Amino acid sequence: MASALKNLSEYDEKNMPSAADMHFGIAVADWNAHITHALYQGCVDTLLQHGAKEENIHVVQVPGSFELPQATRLLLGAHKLDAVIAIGCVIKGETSHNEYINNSVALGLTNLSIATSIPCIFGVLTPNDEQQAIDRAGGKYGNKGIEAAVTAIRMAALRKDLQKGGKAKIGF
Ligand code: RBF
Repeated sequence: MASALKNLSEYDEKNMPSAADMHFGIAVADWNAHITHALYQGCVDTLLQHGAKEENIHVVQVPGSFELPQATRLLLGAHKLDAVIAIGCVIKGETSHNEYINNSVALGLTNLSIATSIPCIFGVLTPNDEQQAIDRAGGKYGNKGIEAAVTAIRMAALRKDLQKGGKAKIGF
């Protein structure tokens, strides 16, 4: 199993871009709050650790993960942001609700990223059971909120870098 091989929250801190001048949005779903709030903590701690200023991090809470793409869209409309991180946890149950929610959130965030060119990071756990979620929200497989923050900083830096000389404007 891939996650048994390495703790993905361990990354090369020295090769990270600075987040000092970056602005972030974070949307957090309250379903499975004991998990999502732990992911949020890992995420925000990591942004701050890499230089982001507290006043440049805009946080909203939404009822469930299905609402994350809209909250991301609203954050992008309300603030000038370098990246948005959407945090949720959809635990598989007896019915297929998880597939509808997960696919919808993934597609929504992908569309927003492409339409705006601003990275919209998928920080949603999609576990089969609660233990798998606990393992990835500060447990034995690290905290995926940390990874979401690292991804946001790296993608925001990439965008800033390429836009300096970038000429392509694709329809938006
Ligand atoms: N939202 C989550 O973030 N995680 C879940 O595990 C979750 N399970 C749900 C299960 C069912 C059967 C339903 C109807 C909703 C669930 N939601 C969950 C809430 C969903 O993301 C959304 O908030 C509501 O469907 C309202 O749009």
